[in-house]
Amino acid sequence: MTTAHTSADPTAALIAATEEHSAHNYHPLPVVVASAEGAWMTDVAGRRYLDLLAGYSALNFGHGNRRLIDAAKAQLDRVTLTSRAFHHDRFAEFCARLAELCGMEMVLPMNTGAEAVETAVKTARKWGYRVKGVPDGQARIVVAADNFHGRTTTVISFSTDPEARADYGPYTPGFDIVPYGDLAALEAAVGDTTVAVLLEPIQGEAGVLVPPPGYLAGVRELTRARNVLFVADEIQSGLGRTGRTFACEHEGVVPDVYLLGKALGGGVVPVSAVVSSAEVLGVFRPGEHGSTFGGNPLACAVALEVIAMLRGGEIQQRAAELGEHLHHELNLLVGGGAVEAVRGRGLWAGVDIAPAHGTGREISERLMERGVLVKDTHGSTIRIAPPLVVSKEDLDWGLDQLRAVLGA
Ligand code: IF1
Repeated sequence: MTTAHTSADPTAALIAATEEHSAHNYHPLPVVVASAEGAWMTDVAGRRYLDLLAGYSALNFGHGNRRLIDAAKAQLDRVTLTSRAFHHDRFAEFCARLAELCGMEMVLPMNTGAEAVETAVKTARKWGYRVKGVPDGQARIVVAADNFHGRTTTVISFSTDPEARADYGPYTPGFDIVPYGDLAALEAAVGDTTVAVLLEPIQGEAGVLVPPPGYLAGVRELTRARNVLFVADEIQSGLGRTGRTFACEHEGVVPDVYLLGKALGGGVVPVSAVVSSAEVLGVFRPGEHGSTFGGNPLACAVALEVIAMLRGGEIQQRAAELGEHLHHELNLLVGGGAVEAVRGRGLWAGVDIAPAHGTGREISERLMERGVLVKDTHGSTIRIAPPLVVSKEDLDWGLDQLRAVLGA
């Protein structure tokens, strides 16, 4: 970082205080955000930045979205938390509307994505014992290498990323890991005690990896034939990001279980959910699972507004159209020396930078100096995922900055 901060600029002091008092489990770019609107963030010194990360897709509807903020404010003045010990008057509508959006029957609300994944693991195991008839304690779940499903102890037990996993053992057993995109390997891994296949329809952390055509459809066919639940982690890929409500739709696939999070809370509150059939989610009895905050009135009010916006389909259409433009522009850079590959779908791209042009982190820092915020992954990749409400002009301006940084 070469930006000179003046003495009136609190950036350096705030970063130093963060270093001193916060655990060092992140290495943020040296920008301190003070406010944001739409696709733009403003830092403590008044500098503006185009947000091309969108809170890891939690901010699909943009910062300070009027409808979401209004829904939250109205609910703040009524009731924010009841716990599930009592009913509240937004809960039934939330469950019904979310199930309807998903073409499913039942909803189990949680808060963070990792909790939804944990809940799916418990759901699949219980379904395996109660419905499928797997002998007690023997249920297995097949997952993909290079997955990212969250940070809890069980979830990192089936991660293949040493950074996410090292020093956290002993690990939860019961998972079989196969290469992503390899149907034959998946088929070989599914046995009599397999209760679920858990996958991201597009792998985010792996670098926005789109599986080969026919893969998700093949997973659907295989899991149906073998009486195994297909659990799609759409926590990052879902709710408009790829140009459809769900990334699975690109292959005409409907899984048995959707996992949702991030954008479901509109970037306002954490809201996640497991959405499935009555057969699958019907396995739970009172006391067998829960959460203090899951399905709280504030969460339901915001999520209901998110669902209402998705019902119209305009935001998906926008992501599809702008995404086509984004990928067209990015693909023009491939082969020019600076960009080795571009992957993704809709307003979501992984861009592999040629090592000679700098690491992903260095590119991210140079973009920051030009007023664009992105996040690197795996050394040489940068991820682009703007709020779906970004204007074409702003997106084009962001692409200009990327071309400038890459000397393209
Ligand atoms: C971090 C990535 C994004 C997810 C999928 C579940 C979760 C996530 C498909 C858990 C979370 C995050 C969390 C964030 C980094 C991040 C991420 F780089 F790791 F891949 F978004 F790009 N399933 N994704 O992507 O959701 O519990 O966090 O609510 O720093 O951990 P959570």
